[in-house]
Amino acid sequence: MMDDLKILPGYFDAEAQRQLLDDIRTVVRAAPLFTPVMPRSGKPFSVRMSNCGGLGWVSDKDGYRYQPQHPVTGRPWPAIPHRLLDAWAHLADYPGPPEACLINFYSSTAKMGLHQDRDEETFDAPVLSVSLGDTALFRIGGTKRADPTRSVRLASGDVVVMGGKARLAYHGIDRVMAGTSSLLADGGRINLTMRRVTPGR
Ligand code: MD3
Ligand code: FE
Repeated sequence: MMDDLKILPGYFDAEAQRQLLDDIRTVVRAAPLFTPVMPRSGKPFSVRMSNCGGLGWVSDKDGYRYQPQHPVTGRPWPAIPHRLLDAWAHLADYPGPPEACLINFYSSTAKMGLHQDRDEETFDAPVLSVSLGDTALFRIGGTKRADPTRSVRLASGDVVVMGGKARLAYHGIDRVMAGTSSLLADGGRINLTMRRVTPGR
């Protein structure tokens, strides 16, 4: 199971992190962060989100789904920055490019409950995650909710590749450790996850 979870500490060095942050600021100017709500209950997430790529992940009262337009502006999502596409090409071991890149922004109090990523039509590609800003306490378990979990700190510049059995592992963010990075002047954490939604190249 965990042999399919690859953690690459410091994959992006300090300069690459600043460039990536610049790329994401440009994306978020065109596709502003929005606050998703839980299906049915309408309870807001503590994490704010945006996307880049042909498809973006959204959640609203009707459910979770991927869609080609921003839910608030109605515009198509911006393209995925080349630095992220390069990391996918080097690390994903998949014949095609990512179709979606979800941008999660965590304030110092935001968290994400234990969940599986299973809104995609295919699980044959890995999910590739990039962390920027304050360190997070990441929890990962097995493919059943009740499976034992372990905690891993994810710091700015770290990349995680979830392939094979780890692709359907339960995971979440327990907390963000304020003051652990100076990348974001106002603190907080950004996580980028590149995904394949449909099979093929
Ligand atoms: C393990 N994001 O967006 S990234 C998510 O840090 C999400 O924002 C977290 O969970 C974050 O869905 C965790 C690391 C991650 C992403 C996807 C996974 C771990 C994963 C998919 C399967 C298993
Ligand atoms: Fe997830």
